[in-house]
Amino acid sequence: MNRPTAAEPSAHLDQFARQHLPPADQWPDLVFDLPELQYPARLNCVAEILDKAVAAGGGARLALRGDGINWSYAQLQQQVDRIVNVLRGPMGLVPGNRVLLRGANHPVMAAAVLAVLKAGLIAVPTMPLLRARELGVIMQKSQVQAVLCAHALREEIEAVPNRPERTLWFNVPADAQAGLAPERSLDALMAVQPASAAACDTAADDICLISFTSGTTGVPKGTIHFQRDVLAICDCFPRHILKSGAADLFIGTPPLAFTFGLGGLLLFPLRVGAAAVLLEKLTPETLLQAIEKYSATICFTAPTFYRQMAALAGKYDLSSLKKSVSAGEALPVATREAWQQATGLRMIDGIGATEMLHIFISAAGDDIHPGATGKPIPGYRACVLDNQGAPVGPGIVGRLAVKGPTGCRYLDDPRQRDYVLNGWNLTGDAYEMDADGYFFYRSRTDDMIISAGYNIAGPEVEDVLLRHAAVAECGVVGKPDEERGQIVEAHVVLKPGFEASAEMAAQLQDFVKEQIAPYKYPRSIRFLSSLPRTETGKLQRFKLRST
Ligand code: 3UK
Repeated sequence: MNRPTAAEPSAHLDQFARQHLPPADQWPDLVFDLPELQYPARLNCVAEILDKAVAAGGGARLALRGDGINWSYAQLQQQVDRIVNVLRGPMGLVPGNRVLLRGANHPVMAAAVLAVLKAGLIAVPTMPLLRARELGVIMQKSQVQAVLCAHALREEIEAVPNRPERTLWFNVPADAQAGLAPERSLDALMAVQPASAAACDTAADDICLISFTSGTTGVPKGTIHFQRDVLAICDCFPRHILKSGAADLFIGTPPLAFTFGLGGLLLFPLRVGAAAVLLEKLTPETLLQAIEKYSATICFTAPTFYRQMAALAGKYDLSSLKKSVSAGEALPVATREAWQQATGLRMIDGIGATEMLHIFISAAGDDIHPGATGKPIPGYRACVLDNQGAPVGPGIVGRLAVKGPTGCRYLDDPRQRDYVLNGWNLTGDAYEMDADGYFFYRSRTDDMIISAGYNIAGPEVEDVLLRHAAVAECGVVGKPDEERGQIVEAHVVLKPGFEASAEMAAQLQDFVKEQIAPYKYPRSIRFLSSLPRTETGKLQRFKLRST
């Protein structure tokens, strides 16, 4: 199996990230058992997905769209190359240096990420909602030497003490340009740079990305990914499950700073000569509008978005949409059904993780089995392990374990030992397999509710509640209880027109008891006006537990 070797010379003059990889015996196994995963020893992922497309005559094809922007592959390449020249020239960066990126989804943000990879630097993308304190921790951990930040998001960067001197703003609005020194503006520096640049001759295992987990607790973990990993994710899920092609137009919500969005809204489209629409601050309603306006064919977002979009879909012409991908958290069957009813589309559910870079279990078309996430996708394998680390058979809930061409390598973090066991990546999810090899999500391993000796998975109860006509959204957690250890507590957001009341609570409790084993019913029900969620659409269960 592939462990770190020094066989192929690194292009990195700055070896910081490589020196902070986990020790070789804590790496997961890396498996490359498909013909398309046999990468050469040297490659630059942006040369592969962008430069080759232009060289092959595809320069005039549409690559990225945004508000008022339509870039062909050739135009995107020119933008990328101007930024590469800024990074190498006035910024004075050398391969292996870390560049923090901050911006909402926008073609210039996408070009900046691609430029960092093309120049052999290491991208450290950050979510738009992060605050100075969190940005400071990320800068410190990854020893960032430079920052490229959207002008609109500059405040939180400016509030970080000891931030790198080399900080440039992009998308500077006309009225702010006068007050900004030209050497601080990426836009101004790009304008005077040549529009072509050679890709850095990187080794396939040169580090190109440190993606921080959207972890809910503790210090964020930096997950390290290589140049070849970027290609590997393009050659697994999109190629074998999504089956996207050059005629597709991708759209969706996940930030480019979240690997779900980086893959789905930038890397996957470019790998096949397709295009993507990058828009900021989408809501369920404006995403539907945009699908209609741009005639998008493939949508990427989280289950909660699909649930809200299903209710509004009738107002829009969504006939262009051919495929929809849901990830980030479990897809309730009720949401799958509502979406299918509204659009006729069978949702492609897929579980991915920042540590694995992208999706590793999924299913599409006739392989879809409602309630199951799917099967390990080509390139990956998976099993369910018990607490001792031994594989369990069908029908038993245990710890999900996966391996494939990508895997967990935390930047200088003792938690590496918790994620990798005997070469398997442990995602922290409780899963069950059936006799046909389908994988069923139950809960996060540390979210399993234990009540009077019974194991109860919150998402199963949520799935039932979501079928009730009055329920818009819900989150089910364990609440400490003297007698039972924990009791099942449901936090419910009602649809407009329904009143929170003791009768409503009793009605919901009875509804659950009728559909699943009565011991799983929520003994406590609380009504809220909204649920706490992360920027990536994940329910923040710890917040529900602490209220
Ligand atoms: C949960 C799911 C059930 C699961 C991600 C696609 O979500 C992504 O990465 P994160 O590091 O979180 C990973 C955890 O999220 N999860 C994600 N998808 C599903 N649970 N069904 C699903 N379909 O707990 C997992 O361990 O934020 C998703 C692509 C790239 C990503 N980084």
